Amino acid sequence: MRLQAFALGLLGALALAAGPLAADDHRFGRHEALVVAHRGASGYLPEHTLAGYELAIDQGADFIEPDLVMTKDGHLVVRHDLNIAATTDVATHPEFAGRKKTMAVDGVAEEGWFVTDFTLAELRTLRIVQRYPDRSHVFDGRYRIPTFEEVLDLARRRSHEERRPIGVYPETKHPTMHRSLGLPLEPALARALRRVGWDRRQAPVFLQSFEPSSLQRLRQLTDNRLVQLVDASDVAPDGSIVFEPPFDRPYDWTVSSDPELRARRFDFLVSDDGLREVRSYADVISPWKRYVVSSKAVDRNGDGTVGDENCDGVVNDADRVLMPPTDLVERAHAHGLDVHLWTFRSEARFLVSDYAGNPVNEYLQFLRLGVDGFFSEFPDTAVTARELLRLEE
Ligand SMILES: [Ca+2]
Repeated sequence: MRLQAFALGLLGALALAAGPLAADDHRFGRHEALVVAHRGASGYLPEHTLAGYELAIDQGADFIEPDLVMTKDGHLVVRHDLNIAATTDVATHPEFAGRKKTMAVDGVAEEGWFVTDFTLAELRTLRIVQRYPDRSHVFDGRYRIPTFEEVLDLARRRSHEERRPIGVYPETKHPTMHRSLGLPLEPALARALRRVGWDRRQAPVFLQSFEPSSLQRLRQLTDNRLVQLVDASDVAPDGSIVFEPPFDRPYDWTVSSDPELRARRFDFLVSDDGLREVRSYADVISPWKRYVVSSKAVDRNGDGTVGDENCDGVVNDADRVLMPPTDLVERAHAHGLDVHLWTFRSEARFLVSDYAGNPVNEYLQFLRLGVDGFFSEFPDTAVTARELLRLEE
């Protein structure tokens, strides 16, 4: 990778003569790993709000990360889920009581209110609330659902003000399902980027999806850098990755007419054959971090059982221990793919015991393994860890 980085550096120097960025510089001139603000600075402010994106930029994030869904009148808006029950005050709006329903999302029945049943004007009357009970609810009810156009305008304005590229890292959410509802995401996304001249490869943009067919569509529509996400359902007590539906494979494979695709799981994408295939349409592979460093459950407290090892009454990552890293980062780099990992959160319940409750230790481990970017909900901590790595080199 160092030789490759050197070669890319030379290419970059040559490209600088012709334009501001090297065609293959996925770090946009940065030496260090990119900090992608996952749903904004969502550890501090409710996810997917303009205020949360602004705070992430204030904290030094390189990219803000909007998840894209579509209204019934064809506008791209920013929400993690089609179901807005958990992140808005829709339940308190009597005028929308009749919209509550049960809908299958990627084959799984959910009850709630769904973005695709609302016009943009209707959605704009809602206010956003915090999803997690243990994060601040002080800001509930203050912010509206942003449109993707607003996010693009924010990134462009702040890039100008900060005199550094502030990029966008949008994800197509449930692209096959949107298509089946007559609301295809990819053409609207390409159109929105084209409107601001950000459909070019040199623009500070990564487009991400779990569904390979969505990325392959985008490859035809834009020159932007593309990111293949790799999910799983869980990690087993022995540290192996678990693939339970619906998180066993991308939904477009689940409903594919091709039996070979229907038989694959997400882990195909991190095999050498899979990485080669991903490289044919994408620039970055973005797996769940457990594909690079997993964790296992052990009897740390010696009480003869495996479970709540720190005796705080709950069983979570803090009770587990790290396993040795896999070779995925090296193999992805050998295939010409950058590696962006998710998701990094600072709360103790998300930190494996080896990190001693300090999220900086987790970032430093992955930085030393050579990852090229992080999805962080606490961009200030990610930026600090990146600075500490620079000091230790
Ligand atoms: Ca515990």
